[in-house]
Amino acid sequence: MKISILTLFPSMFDGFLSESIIKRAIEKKLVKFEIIDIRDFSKLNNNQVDDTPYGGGAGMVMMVEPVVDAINSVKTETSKVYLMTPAGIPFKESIAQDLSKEKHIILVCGHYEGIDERILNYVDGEVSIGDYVLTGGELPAMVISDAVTRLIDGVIKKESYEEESFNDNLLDYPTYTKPYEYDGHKVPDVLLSGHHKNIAEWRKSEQIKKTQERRPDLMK
Ligand code: 6GU
Repeated sequence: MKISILTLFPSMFDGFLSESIIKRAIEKKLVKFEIIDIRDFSKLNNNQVDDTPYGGGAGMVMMVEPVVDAINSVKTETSKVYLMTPAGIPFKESIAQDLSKEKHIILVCGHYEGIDERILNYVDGEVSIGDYVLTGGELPAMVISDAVTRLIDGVIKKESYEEESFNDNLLDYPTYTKPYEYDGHKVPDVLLSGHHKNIAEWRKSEQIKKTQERRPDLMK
């Protein structure tokens, strides 16, 4: 799968692409990232890509033409184009699963006061990562790329996410590692019992308890 990210701030993605699981997925050619600088598509003096809003108001608005030109420079028949905006549909795991089956997704990052509304004629959807306002779509594009990449076959062990979907609508069970006792806090004894059925039952009941306490909204 290929993920193209269109942004005015390409270097924000350097760290994201060069560490840990994402780095390994790229090295193993399970995913290909392409970071496109929208500014390269400006046709104006000093590579201008934004202007003041019609009707007045605060801030600058990204112009539609360089963004559409940037989209068209990477788009093929199979591409799906998504705009990062707080006005989009709320991103969740089921959307990550759908996107992980695509051949090519293009994530468009707005900045400043957003992009000229006419951009909506050139995208397949709009996505938000939550009810708060960020300075731009770059972090959302990383969040979505991360959530999608880990679901691509071979990126992480299948058990890691099979268990998640098997347990869907429940938070994870608590996990522990060595030492057995830290600052007086011990690991629950059932985990040392070697009794697999008891461990599985304990984990499930911890999941239900935690979800009921913290996120009853997640439970069906
Ligand atoms: Cl996708 N963009 C911005 N600017 N802010 C957000 C967001 C997106 N999702 C939540 N807040």
